[in-house]
Amino acid sequence: MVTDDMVWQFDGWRLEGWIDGFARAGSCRGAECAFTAVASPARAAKDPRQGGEGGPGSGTAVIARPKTQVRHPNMYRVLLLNDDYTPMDFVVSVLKKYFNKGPEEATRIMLHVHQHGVGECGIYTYEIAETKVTQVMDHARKHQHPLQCIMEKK
Ligand code: TYC
Repeated sequence: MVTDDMVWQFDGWRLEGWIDGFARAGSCRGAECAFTAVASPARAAKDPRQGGEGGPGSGTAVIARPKTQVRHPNMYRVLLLNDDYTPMDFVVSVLKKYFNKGPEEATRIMLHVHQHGVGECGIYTYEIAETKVTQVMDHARKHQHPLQCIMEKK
């Protein structure tokens, strides 16, 4: 059992246990943290307040350090849709201009869309995907082509 006199704050850590015996990290300030506990022998004497082997007062010090949690952003596919009117070379130019494709890959993607109805231009984080969709749609509208560009969550 952890009582109030066993808990103290240290640089954002909540530490539980006797200062000369056993310390266990219970929380961390700020961003999400996980803990990696590293045990090392401290002193042999038993804490008179705890008694017994192991656990608080056993003479084992546990040093915990925060482990950074890797958080992956949601990713979005940007897709082109086929239609009967947008010229093939316009679609190829869109793939080169907005998706940094070379002439061969741009042609391959355009033909895939032409034959299958839909094709992937790239995978991006939300804001980049949204920007690409807006840029392509504005560009197509400006040139009076019905080309459709959409995004979908991966
Ligand atoms: N199907 C169009 C044509 O025959 C070409 C095209 C390809 C249009 C891909 C849109 O996303 C597209 N001219």
